Amino acid sequence: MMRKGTALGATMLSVSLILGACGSTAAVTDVGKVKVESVSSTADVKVYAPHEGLNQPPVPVEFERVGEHEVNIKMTSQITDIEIAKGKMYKAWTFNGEAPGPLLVVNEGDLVNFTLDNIDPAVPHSMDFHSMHVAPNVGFADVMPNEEGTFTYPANRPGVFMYHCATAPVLEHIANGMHGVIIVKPKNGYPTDNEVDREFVIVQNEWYKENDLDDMTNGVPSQVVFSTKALNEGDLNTNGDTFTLKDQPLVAKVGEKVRIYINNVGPNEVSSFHVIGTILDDVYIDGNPANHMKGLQTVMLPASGGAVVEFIVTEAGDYPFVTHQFNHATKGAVGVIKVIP
Ligand SMILES: [Cu+2]
Repeated sequence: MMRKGTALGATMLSVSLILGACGSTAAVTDVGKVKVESVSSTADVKVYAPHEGLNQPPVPVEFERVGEHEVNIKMTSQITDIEIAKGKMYKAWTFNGEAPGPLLVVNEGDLVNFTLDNIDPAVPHSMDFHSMHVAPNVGFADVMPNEEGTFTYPANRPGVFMYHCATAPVLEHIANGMHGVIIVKPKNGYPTDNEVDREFVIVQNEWYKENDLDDMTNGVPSQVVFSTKALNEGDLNTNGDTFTLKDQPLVAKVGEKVRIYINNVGPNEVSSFHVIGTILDDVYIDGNPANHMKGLQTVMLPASGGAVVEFIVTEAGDYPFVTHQFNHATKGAVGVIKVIP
């Protein structure tokens, strides 16, 4: 990422930086020619003292189409409190005050001019789009507190891609909330486009003990959650929590073919995405029309993996969607599609 504002020296991204922890004790081992650091203690919390009591209001993402095949996107990295379970707040590290971050939708072939405005007063952040070919140390380099960074790359493969902060220690940044989804719409659409009546976006993520890198590394998630992101103006747009998609179901009508764009942003766990009471008639793994599968009961989403899934709801009623790893469903990863006559 090219920096604007005061440059603080080039940030080289390396394997040791990706895995290394700021202010923590790290063991260094040689793996081949690459030094790999493994985190062995919780990050020094004093580094984050400026976050105490800080709750930055969400800043809307700036998205502007500036040409037939060119968009400008400006996002913030910021510290915002998120309610992850009823009454349980989490001081999240976020993009634009949402966790997962705002949904981005571009077209295959678009040139993306991306700017990250880091308004976190204490910690560098960055952006890694899985939808791009780019030298990571150039495009995805750190942006220092109170600075902006920018890069331009084409989105030249269709799909439902994860984006995330790539600043070391990456696990801490992702698990604290710095993840989201960018949909790159296929140039020629999906072969089932004209069968689809209704579309939703769902994201799965995990929460750990707040800002506890040791728990993120060695523990198990406290919550595994779904969120939905607004595809169109007026659609429900939520953070990853245990309750909203149970209290405010998504709504479809009997006989409709429903499409869900889904991504599992992790950071650590696999999702076994399943909709109870139906069969996934058409599935496009990672959202690429070339990866067309038929008749799946469950779609496997690796950490960072996406899919487009389509199914018909034949009767009125409540259709829960879950990760079929039921320990995770029990920790929150259940939502509901209410099917009405
Ligand atoms: Cu970050």
